[in-house]
Order: sequence, then structure tokens, then C-alpha cells
Amino acid sequence: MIALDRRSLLRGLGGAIGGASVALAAGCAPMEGQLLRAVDTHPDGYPTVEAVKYMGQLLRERSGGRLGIEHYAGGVLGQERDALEITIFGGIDLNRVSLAPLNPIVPETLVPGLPFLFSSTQHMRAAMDGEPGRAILDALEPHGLIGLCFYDSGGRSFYTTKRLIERPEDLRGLKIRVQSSDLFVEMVRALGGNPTPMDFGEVYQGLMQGTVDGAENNWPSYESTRHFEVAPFYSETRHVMAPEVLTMSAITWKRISAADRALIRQCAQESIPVMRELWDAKVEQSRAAIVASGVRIAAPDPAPFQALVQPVWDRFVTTPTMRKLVDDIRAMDPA
Ligand code: GTR
Repeated sequence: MIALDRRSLLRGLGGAIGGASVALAAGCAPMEGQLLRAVDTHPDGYPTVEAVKYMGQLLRERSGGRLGIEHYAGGVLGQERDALEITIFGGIDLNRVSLAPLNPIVPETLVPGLPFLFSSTQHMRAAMDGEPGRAILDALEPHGLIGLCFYDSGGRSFYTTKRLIERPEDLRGLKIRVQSSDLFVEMVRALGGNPTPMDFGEVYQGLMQGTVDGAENNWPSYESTRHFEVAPFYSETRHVMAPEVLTMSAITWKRISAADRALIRQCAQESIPVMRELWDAKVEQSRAAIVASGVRIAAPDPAPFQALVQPVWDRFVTTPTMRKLVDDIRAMDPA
């Protein structure tokens, strides 16, 4: 494994962009062929990381070893927002992020994050596999990113250091960590909590030190970050079901032949069912581990939460394109 850190990557930005040049900038021998650098805030073993590694294996096999992926997991090259900027500037080739850090950059990415938009996993998958998903991936390109595919992220739910959230009133007076997105800030405010934007990597400490009283995330993230140790009250509100997205730097993309682009798209596509299988298993395993750890769990009625979020929709669904996305996604609800 070649040791790269953020500073080396940024230094590498001065020259031609690509695996070999960055490796040289980091003082390493050039790599054979094109090794795409991928990053993820999650650690090895997490479904998003393993899905991208699987995509790398496919790429290697089908290109006769000419293309491949070198994965930097666990946020070693920076928190999501910073790593995304580096990706836009071409210092990272592939970046798997949540949609939230893209919200300030690409308005269309707000739509899947609208609270209670999706009625089920099936609904989310159908919409993201279909035309709305395609339109959102395409909307990234003018902003320096190529959208390759969506991955599951389950339902985000509240957890706190203090108490179960069974009704919106229970959020009153609680500082809730949110991702760096106004949509999440406004949503938590509308539900009655005090939103506090914070990087993912700082949440454990924030919860421990009382900078925040709670956060919101899916079962696998709640478990893998060990937030459950310090915030042992989890309430399955599933208020947001926005998926993850695998992005590629448009700078790298421009340097790749049409045939290789098609291959990359195809391998990303084929990583989706693999990710979904890993995801479903991971959700079950995480939930079981958390139940066994003694965390208190509630499954609140979503209706009172849902009743408060209309102003959030009104504020963020602002263009005809976004309205069409919302309508199309709603029309795909199998429920
Ligand atoms: C997770 C997501 C991460 C990160 C994190 C967060 O569910 O997979 O990419 O965005 O949430 O809350 O910051």
C-alpha cells in the first residue's frame, strides 16, 4: 500500500492529475497503468467500501490489469466535505459520499434528502434506479463531478445521550449534530431540536463531551462509529432515506477514453446489487449487535414528525426541475 496523506495529495494537484503523478508527488515510484484513488469516510468492511473494492476487481479483470482502484477508507484523506473539494480539483478520483455534503453544491441532491419522501427501501431503490436517479447523477457534472451510482444508506434516525425521542417534543432543548447541509439544519429545527453542524469524525467526541446531545444516522453508522456507547437511546424515526452516491472527479474523467468511461460506468452499475446485499446483511448485524449491547430502542409513530416538515419542503423545493423530481419520485411509490 502506498502511503499518501492529504498534504501529498494536494501537492500532487500542481502537476498532471492521475495515479502516477500523485504517487510521484508523494515520493513513490509511478504505478503501472491507471490506478484510481478512491476514498470513503467509512472503514474497511463497511458495505460502501467493499462495493467500491468489488468494482475495482471488475475493472482490473476486464481491463486486463490496466485499470484498478486503490482504496483509502476510514476518512484518512479528510472529512467528506474536504475530500469532496479535493475530488472536484482532481486530487482524488473516486469519492463515495452521502448526498448531504453535495447539497450546497448541487440543488437537485436536496430532493432525496427531503424528510419522509420515501415510504420504503423499495421506493428509494426504484426511484434511484430510475429516471429521477439518472437526472440527479447527471446534475453533478457541471459541478466537476461525475455521478456513477447510488448505494443504500437505510433510514436515518435520532439517537441521544439523554433520552428516547418518542415524539417531536422530546427533541426540545437537545443539541443535535447534523451534516453540513442547510436542509438538515432546517429539518432538525422544524422538528424542535437545536441543530449543530459537525463533521462525522468529530461526533463521538462531541457526544462524549456534551458539545451535542444527539445525532441521527442509520444502524450501520451508529454501530461502526461506536456512537451507541456514548448515546445509548436510539429512536427509529427513519426521517431521511437519502442514498449514498459514488462520484468521480470530472478532471480524471476527461483524461479517460470513451471505452474506459463506459467500462467504469458498467462496473459501478454492477457493484450496486453487491452493495445492496452487503447492506441488508450489515443492517441486520448492526441492529442485533446494538440490541445486545443494551441500548434502549424506540419505534415512534412517524406521523407527528411528518406533520412538522412541510415548511422544510417548501423552503428547499424551489425550482421546476426539483418539483418535477419530487413528483416523479412520489409517483413511483409502490405503497
Ligand atoms: C453516514 C454516511 C456518511 C456520512 C455520515 C454523516 O450515513 O454514510 O457518508 O455522511 O452518515 O452523518 O456524516
